[in-house]
Amino acid sequence: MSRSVTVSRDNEIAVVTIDNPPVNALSHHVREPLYAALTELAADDTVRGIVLACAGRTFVAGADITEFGKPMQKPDLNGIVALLETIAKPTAAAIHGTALGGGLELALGCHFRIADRTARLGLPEVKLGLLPGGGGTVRLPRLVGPAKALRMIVTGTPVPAAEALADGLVDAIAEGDLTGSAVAFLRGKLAEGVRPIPVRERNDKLGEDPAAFERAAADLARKARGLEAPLACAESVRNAVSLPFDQALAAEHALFRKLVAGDQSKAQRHLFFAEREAAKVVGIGKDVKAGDVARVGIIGAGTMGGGIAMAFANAGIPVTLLETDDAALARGTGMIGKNYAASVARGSLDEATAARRLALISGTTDYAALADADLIVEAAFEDMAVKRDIFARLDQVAKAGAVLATNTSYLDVNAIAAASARPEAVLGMHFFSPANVMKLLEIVRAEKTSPEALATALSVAKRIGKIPVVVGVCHGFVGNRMLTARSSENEALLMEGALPAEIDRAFTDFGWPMGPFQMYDLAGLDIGWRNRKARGETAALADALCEAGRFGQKTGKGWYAYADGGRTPTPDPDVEALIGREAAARGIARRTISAEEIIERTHLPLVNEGARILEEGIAQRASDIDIVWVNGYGFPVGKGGPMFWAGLEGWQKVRERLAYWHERTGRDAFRPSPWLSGRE
Ligand code: T1G
Repeated sequence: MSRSVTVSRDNEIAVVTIDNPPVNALSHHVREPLYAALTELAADDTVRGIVLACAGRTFVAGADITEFGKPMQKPDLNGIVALLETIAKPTAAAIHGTALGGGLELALGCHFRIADRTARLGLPEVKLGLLPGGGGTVRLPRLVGPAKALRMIVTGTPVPAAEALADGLVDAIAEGDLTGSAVAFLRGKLAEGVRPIPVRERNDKLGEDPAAFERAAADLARKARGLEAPLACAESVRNAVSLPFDQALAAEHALFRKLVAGDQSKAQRHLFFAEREAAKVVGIGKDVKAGDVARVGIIGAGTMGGGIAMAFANAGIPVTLLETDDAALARGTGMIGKNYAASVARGSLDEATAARRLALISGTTDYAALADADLIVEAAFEDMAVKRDIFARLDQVAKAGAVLATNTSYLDVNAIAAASARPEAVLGMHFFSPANVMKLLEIVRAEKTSPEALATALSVAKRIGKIPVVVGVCHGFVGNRMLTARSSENEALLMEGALPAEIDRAFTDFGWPMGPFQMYDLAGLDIGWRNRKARGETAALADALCEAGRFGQKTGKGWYAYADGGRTPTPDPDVEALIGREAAARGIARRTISAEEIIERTHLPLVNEGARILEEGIAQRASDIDIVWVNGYGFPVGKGGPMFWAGLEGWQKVRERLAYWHERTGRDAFRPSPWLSGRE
């Protein structure tokens, strides 16, 4: 027997245990001995039942994603599941932790599934640009019905054990020892003397509610936004209903082979590992101990401060929220209360949880109340003098060892740290609005930030469900600096002939949730206008709209018109006329601009700025930049982030097209970064 698979006996019941830390992925060195063990046990007449269990913290969490893209070594998962279904003796999977993907498919090859109360079961392959390729799309509908199976497979969201029991996915919840419960369960089945039915033969739920299935399938088709996997999932579940089992299974394998070889899945698998890689920071080894964060102080109860307070309270961490006066504090806490009430009204949060979270946030106007905070996040007005004053005051207040973070979205964190007597404790924690929702958290490592402070920020970021990316100090860090580059051609494209709706359409066809002009109208044009004025910059068209009071949705007009104060953008002839006038005044003959040119002139500067950021060491790795853009700005996951997408396009092509546009426009945004020259 191998180290990864062992067999023990509880009298007539054999227990097969998989042990492949950290998540019992079904790597080849697990599959091979597992297949051998099951073959042997199937033929052993002294064995009357088989339990499949896992050591460590979880049942099998899936196929080994690192094996994709390489020749699949036999036995493969499907071979193991097929073997399981030939075993007449009752078999049961004993599930704890998360049975995901190939792990759940392995469990579906068993007659029964016994779960620990805290277990979760799911098929998240769609998040990797795949569909369940181990029979999940054909077996799961047989246990939970097609509509529920479709929802589980297309969302990739696991269900808790209790729900799985109610749905028929799990046969029993273990009370006490999980493996013992599974052994007892099989003994009970043996005593009944009934032939156990393999999942493949259970068809009673397949005809369930076809209308609900079609509604769900139509709904996801609308939301797929160019992603192939969700549509393939629906097709495969539909096959499970309409085709004989083996034909549906063969169709699933064909769809899987197509997806796993496609760019979208390569992009999404890249993001899976990139997200985990981002949390590994040069200089922060496992020896660097993160400080415990039992209480957080937040300075500023505005939109960001309030959202950040909620992010910590949602993770069960008590928050002291400080404002300059009672009125501002009341506004801030009032907004937080409204946000929780809205979640309860929407049904996404129950009353008790909302009340519990709200109770974790206490307001104050007295700095002394921050004295027991292990982490203090400053979310005050975006002004250097204001921030430096706050950090100077914190010297008198913050306890020794407290981490002092600023939420600035682009100011120099070194300059802010210089106002503190403990610069080693200072770093940036750049949340993205709404801070209680957006996953991305840029952690800005200043020159003097200590490894311990950084480790503490990384650790608490994960605790509050954020995806942390460590970045260096520069104007706008990684995300906002690159956003400026991506927007740098907007006015030129408009002057030369493109319309806002055409640019936005090119973006949504590329896979973005919305285009830049819709985004500006949503966020408010006045923000950019104020920033440009502060920096002495102009943007003829955007400034003209602001001077006309067209700030976007909030004023009913911006780049688009919004009828009756609604949110639906309608192209506005007045904007088209403004663009025409400004272009004529500059002697620009407008022309039709293709979507391809729009994407090149917006996305190549984005990639080029990412290359400069890597060249300057502001980001640790190209994949970190992808994680920033996918989680902070909605870059299409099917493209893997700006740097992965550039690789898909071809670095040679990227260099050539940047040089072309640099030659044609002379603008610096296209001057190819030397970092690109080493790319193949
Ligand atoms: N394959 C390979 N490595 C994996 C892995 C996997 N399936 N899952 C996790 N890891 C690594 C991960 O990279 C990290 O490595 C370490 O394990 C801990 O992970 C045929 C085709 C289970 C919820 O999509 O969702 O089955 O950084 O940091 O936060 O139909 O891991 O330490 O070097 O995430 O406690 C389907 C993916 C695969 C589940 C645990 N399964 N994993 O979260 O730990 S495709 C999945 C997760 C498939 C079949 C299809 C999470 C977790 P390192 P971690 P965690």
